Amino acid sequence: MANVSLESIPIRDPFGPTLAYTRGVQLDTGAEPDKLVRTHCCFCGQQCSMFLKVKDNEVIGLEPDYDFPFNQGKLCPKGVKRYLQNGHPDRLLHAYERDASAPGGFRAMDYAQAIRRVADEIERIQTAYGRDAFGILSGASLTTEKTYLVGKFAHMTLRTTHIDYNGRLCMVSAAAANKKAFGVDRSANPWSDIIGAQVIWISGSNTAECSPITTDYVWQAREHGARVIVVDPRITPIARTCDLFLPIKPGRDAALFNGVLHLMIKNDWLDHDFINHHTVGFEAVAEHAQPWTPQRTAEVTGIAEKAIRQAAEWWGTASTSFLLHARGIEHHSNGVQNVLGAINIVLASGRIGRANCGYGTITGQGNGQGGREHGQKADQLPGARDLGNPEHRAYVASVWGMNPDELPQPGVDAYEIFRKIDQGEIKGLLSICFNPLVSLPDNNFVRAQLEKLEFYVAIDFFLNETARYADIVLPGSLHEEDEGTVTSVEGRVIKINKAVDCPGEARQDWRIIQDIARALGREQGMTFSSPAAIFNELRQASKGGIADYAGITYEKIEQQQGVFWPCPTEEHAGTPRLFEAGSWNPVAQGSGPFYFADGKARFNLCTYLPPAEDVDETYPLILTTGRVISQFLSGTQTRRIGPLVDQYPEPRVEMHPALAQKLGITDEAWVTVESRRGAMTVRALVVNTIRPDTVFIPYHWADRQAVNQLTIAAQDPISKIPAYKVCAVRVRKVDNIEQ
Ligand SMILES: Nc1nc2c(c(=O)[nH]1)N[C@H]1C(S)=C(S)[C@@H](COP(=O)(O)OP(=O)(O)OC[C@H]3O[C@@H](n4cnc5c(=O)[nH]c(N)nc54)[C@H](O)[C@@H]3O)O[C@H]1N2
Ligand SMILES: Nc1nc2c(c(=O)[nH]1)N[C@H]1C(S)=C(S)[C@@H](COP(=O)(O)OP(=O)(O)OC[C@H]3O[C@@H](n4cnc5c(=O)[nH]c(N)nc54)[C@H](O)[C@@H]3O)O[C@H]1N2
Ligand code: SF4
Ligand SMILES: [Mo]
Repeated sequence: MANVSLESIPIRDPFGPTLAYTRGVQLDTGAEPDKLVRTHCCFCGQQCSMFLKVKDNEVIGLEPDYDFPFNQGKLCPKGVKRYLQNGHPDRLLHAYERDASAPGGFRAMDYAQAIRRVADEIERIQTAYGRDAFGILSGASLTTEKTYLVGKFAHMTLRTTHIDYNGRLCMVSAAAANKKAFGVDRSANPWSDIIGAQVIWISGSNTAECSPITTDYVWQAREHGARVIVVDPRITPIARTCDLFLPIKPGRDAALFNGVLHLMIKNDWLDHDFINHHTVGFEAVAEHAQPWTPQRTAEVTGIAEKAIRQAAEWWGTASTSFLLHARGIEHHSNGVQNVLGAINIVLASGRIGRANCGYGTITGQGNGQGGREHGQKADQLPGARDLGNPEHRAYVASVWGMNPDELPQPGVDAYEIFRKIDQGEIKGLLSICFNPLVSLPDNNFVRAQLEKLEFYVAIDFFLNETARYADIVLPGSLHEEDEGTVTSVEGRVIKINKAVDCPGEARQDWRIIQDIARALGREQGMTFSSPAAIFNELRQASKGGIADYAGITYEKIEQQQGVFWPCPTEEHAGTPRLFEAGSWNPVAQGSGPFYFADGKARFNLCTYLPPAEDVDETYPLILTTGRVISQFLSGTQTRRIGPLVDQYPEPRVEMHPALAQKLGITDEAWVTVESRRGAMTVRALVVNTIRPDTVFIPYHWADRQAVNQLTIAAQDPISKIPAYKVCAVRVRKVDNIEQ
């Protein structure tokens, strides 16, 4: 049983002596490599292609890949430094067991014994408390093969209902809204369609820092004369080069989209032909937009009426356009409504499903797309099938060789899994590729639950902050130590290639999962000998589903530089652009381009609701959270790469000079930011690029530097995404800092 108090954890204390940042051991020395391995980046959903330089079974550097169509040689600072994880002194080389007397609280142990202990604990907990008492948390940085295997392990091997993944924190609002409107959850276009668009609308995306290569597409469009509209409470780097910036008050995007639709209707900037022939539900949405006059929209959003009118006119009168959004509109207690609002203005314009006319939600995690398709989501089976649907259950059970009645029913979201630990329903947990203690909101609650677990096993290549609470830690594989597929921001299925072997006792993640199944004596369906074998079964399991991979092979991926799903047969080339007139899809069967039986897209009401926690006299400021260019997610990887740490070594709170002056705060001064759930002390970053009623803190740090001590665990009722982008705080200057 884990029993760690916060005091016992070594932390980077802003008041105390700074711990040495662990630096990468090698630099690109210019040594002649033994081989170059073509692969993709281990970090974000852009999935840039690159060559890893390998010498003596170590990655010693990298070379750009100018031939891959998406990034054409371009990389961002994280991709360039990723190779410094290989051979890192913190790399887990053994299995570990909690031992309070050992230095660091863990003792290396024999891998086989560790697997035995994990299997015994799973067996014990499931026998004593029922199958659902053991839960699994997985991740979308894993290859699609691994996510498929983990889903199968939960649903078939453990037969537990409790599995969910870290994409629940990321893209589920977009996924839910896309399913409601289009019947399918994938960006609708290849990114090349951005270049020819006349107007580009970007809502809640810090494009230049978080999807850096997309910036290049937007800039190419600008060179062709495109107008760029950016909606964000901060003037982010992409906003500095846009034509119209709408400084929205966090949490108000549904209001803005309704206001824009109102003006489109009023001025008849509509594609009536498209609305009549290809959509359902316009009248109700039009009526709903009626009260959203420019004046009311301006009052709610904090954006000037003139700017709202200008944006609506540019969007309404464009002949080609592309709408992009990311977590800025999705991480909300009404995140699904915000995305539905965005889709409504796309559908009303009729500009989708043809060249240079598109829509996309920008994928976050490396395999954010593939990782949400094949069964590691609480309610899902492979091929984006539904765990609650009897036909879908029967099909997948037939591929797995099991009785469909034995498949569990849909489970709950990742945060709810922690609530169920609190309620005593879940007693044991396996996590792979997830660091919930840093990344979930109101993380003091998460910490308390980790302490309650009877047994917790974590699979990772570094000891992340959550894994410090584990009873057993199993050494998984780095990206470059395994092969498999991922699906990029465009919906392009691509191939990760293995460059080096796992060091020490570390194992490829899929082998570890299968080792546990074998030790449990439940190896049926868990005897794959390679990622290729897993992929071949996945093709079969996804066949006929919405995310149909049946016609994709590793060879075809190499030949075509990736294959866009759906791809139903080996003869089919894949589907780069969804919703083209006359295009095939597995649901409409030729009746129309959208993924419903009648082939039509759905307008959905986009209901504006204020954020779950709004400001008041006690907590008068809005806190919004997000990212910086050089750090990645919970930071377990990038906080270990020296050159990236140098770029942004610690969290700072961004605030406007007017606010800073009012509070007597100067740049770099230490300030305490406090919410109803917690407080943290960080240095101020006084910038005139943020709304004066809002402060921003990036979330890549742990313990007392974790902004998720402050955030609220409110969730969207449909998608269950946490509302990371709005909570209420107060800020004060710290006068006496004890050194
Ligand atoms: N450098 C870097 N790149 C990354 C990642 C990383 O950690 N670091 N993570 C990857 C992942 S998993 C993801 S999900 C993506 C995230 O990519 P983004 O969504 O682009 O990044 P965020 O910083 O979360 O938020 C985007 C913007 O939303 C704005 N915002 C806040 N509240 C609101 C609001 O109410 N409305 C609007 N319109 N905007 C708002 C913020 O000011 C911020 O500029 O990035 C991916 N790429
Ligand atoms: N306040 C606030 N919180 C947020 C957000 C925000 O904007 N604001 N954003 C949210 C979003 S969008 C996201 S995506 C989440 C991400 O949150 P997490 O998923 O918790 O963050 P990661 O850093 O990706 O943690 C993944 C862990 O997996 C490990 N890992 C990576 N690749 C592999 C692999 O191939 N195999 C194995 N075994 N392990 C691997 C890493 O070492 C790391 O320890 O955070 C969310 N949290
Ligand atoms: S982090 Fe994203 S943009 Fe940067 S190199 Fe990797 S895949 Fe490309
Ligand atoms: Mo994400």
